[in-house]
Amino acid sequence: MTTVGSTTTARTASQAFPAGFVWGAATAAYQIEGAAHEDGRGPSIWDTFARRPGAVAGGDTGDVACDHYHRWREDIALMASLGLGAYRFSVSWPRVQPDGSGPVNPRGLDFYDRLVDGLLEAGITPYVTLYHWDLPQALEDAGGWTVRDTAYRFAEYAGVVHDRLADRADTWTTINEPWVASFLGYGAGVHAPGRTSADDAFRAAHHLMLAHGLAARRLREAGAERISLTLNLAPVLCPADAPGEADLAAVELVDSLLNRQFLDAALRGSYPDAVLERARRLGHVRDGDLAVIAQPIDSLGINYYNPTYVRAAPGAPENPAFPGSAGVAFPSVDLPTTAMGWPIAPDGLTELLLRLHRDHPGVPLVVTENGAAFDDVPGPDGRVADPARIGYLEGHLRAAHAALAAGVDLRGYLVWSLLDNFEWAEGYGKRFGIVYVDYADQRRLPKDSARWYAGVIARNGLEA
Ligand code: LGS
Repeated sequence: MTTVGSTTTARTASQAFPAGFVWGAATAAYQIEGAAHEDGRGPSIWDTFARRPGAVAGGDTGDVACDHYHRWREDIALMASLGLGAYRFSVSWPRVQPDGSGPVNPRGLDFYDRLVDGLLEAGITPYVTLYHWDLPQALEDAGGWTVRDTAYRFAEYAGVVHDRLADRADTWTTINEPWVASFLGYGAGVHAPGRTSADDAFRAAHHLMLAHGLAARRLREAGAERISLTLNLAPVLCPADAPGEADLAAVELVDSLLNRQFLDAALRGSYPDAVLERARRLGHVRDGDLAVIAQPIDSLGINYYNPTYVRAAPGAPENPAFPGSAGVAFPSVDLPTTAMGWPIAPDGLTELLLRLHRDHPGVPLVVTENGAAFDDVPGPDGRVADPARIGYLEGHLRAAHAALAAGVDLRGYLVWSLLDNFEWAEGYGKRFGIVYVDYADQRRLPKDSARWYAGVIARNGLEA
């Protein structure tokens, strides 16, 4: 029998994370840097797309964003005050190579050099992401991710950045969320470059994965020991009480496109049938590509927000984010939601981590993004009370902990995001930060969730 006292002890102990667990926060270049026309930066597809009428809520652009390009010192001080062990940021390709190939812009590289030095001085480990969606416009004009050449250009650029920073930064992520970049950018057209062709979405997805493989190989040859890829992954669930065959087929299709297209390619060197069928018709996947894509990686980055729910619904129109999904519905479920309207389902994170551990044993995992938007409003005293975000983060950390307790090799957790920022097609209206940004004067106000997260980091775990 367990006594009350020992139960308390057990619960306290059970909320601790492993020694050395990495706690951090993440951002991306276009979402926070601003300074879009400074120091020789070239235009990216997001500069172009944001100017397309109706593409971004409120006509917002990343021209100024959080002005992090000028305020990076203050932002690092903020990270240090929270006790962050790691900071995941992305490098803007058009800052480093304004045309996406050819001459390197030294002032662009200098910025990341200063940033990395500043992080190290503050005792924060830099996690460098090489591509978070800001493709140089010149490359898009030459076909963008639908053409193979872009993958080779990316590997060159990756080598340039690595050569400059590798003496101080050792944790490298090639690509962030190839599914979003390809299927929302080239298929559904709701992200840059705003194209709407299913074939192009598949081409883009493959070339993004080829870019990952080529860059991983290039970095490995240069001595990199911590190479990663970040995928947006989600359990695909059917909310029906008794799913039928057609429901299960819907689950399999969406799981193939969203998860296995990228997981199987990177970790097994294969594509699921739904992708192979398309590849046979389009002919864009060449012999040997999958071997390049399946370079050994040292960890897998997981961005988790919520499960994807599907069911068979004869007559449902195709969802352009999931080509071939005619007859599949994406129902909403009866769960609380964030300001994005996304369901809050922390169990999905445990399920996802257990699946990855089971299907791809031996690959260390890092949650490279998890977080939520809520309609935060500063009080008269400048305090931003965001209990819903604390609830979201706490629920997901408990879910991560449950996976750890079941033996999953999870090495770290990075909250999305450090700062409120440019939330792509949603503009500045959706606030994901643990730090509030007042865009009128660029003041940073740590929300209650930031103080709460600092406590989690300090005790390496949750309160029982
Ligand atoms: O700000 C982005 C966050 C917010 O929510 C970040 O830049 C991305 O890396 C990441 O995609 N983020 C995010 N993702 C939630 C899932 C979006 C997928 C929509 C699926 C439609 C079917």
